Amino acid sequence: MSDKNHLPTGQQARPDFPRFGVNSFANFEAPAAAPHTLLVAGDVEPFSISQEDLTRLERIEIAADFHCVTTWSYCGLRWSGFRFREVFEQLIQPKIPSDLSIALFAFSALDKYRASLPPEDALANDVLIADTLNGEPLPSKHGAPLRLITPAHYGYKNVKHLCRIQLWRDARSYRPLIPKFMEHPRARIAYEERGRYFPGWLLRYVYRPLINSTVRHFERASVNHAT
Ligand SMILES: Nc1nc2c(c(=O)[nH]1)N[C@H]1C(S)=C(S)[C@@H](COP(=O)(O)O)O[C@H]1N2
Ligand SMILES: [Mo]
Repeated sequence: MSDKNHLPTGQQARPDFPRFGVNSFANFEAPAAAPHTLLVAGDVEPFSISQEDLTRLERIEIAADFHCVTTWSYCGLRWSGFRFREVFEQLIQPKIPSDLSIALFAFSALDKYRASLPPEDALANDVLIADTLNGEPLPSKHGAPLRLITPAHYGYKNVKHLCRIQLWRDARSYRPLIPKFMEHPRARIAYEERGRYFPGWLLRYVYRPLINSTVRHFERASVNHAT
């Protein structure tokens, strides 16, 4: 927290919350009746978590600002759903070997997007598997049916259309989707971990010019869906 707007270092507020991401995923639209189901896999026997399993957990709501690595922020969102830590402790741990030491969680989406987090980040108190945004069912635009919300991490860790969670003993089992320099293993906003190899402040200037064209690219893709 540093600059005059009380935004994290290098971030600038936008008046809207655009649909955004990696351009090649812009054309995806979540099927209207996509099941709220998660497949658990990786170094364990695969099994699924149903919507019924999830709804037995305590529902919580968090207020959070959203910070994209390209430097735009949108403030004051409310997400509700289930703590990932509860999902892990109540729905995953009972089904996996007790001596499995997990180095990395990989989160994958219906559009084939993916991102990873180490356990110390994924199991933090404010990490949610969300199914509502501002009191409404999550729209396709922002990640229906289920979305990972990690408020302390840049937008690219907040996987929309979440459908699979892989548990890996060895972090090297995970293959980054985006070029390696763009995917920091942790991507903590407070430390400006925008990417690997290059300092965060430098990447601000690389990414910022891409915002407008990306927003337009995603808008055009959405218009094509509506027609
Ligand atoms: N499934 C999926 N999740 C994704 C992305 C994506 O392209 N596909 N893009 C990521 C990036 S880079 C950002 S900034 C946010 C954008 O979220 P929004 O579209 O709700 O604004 O989603 C993240 N999660
Ligand atoms: Mo992003």
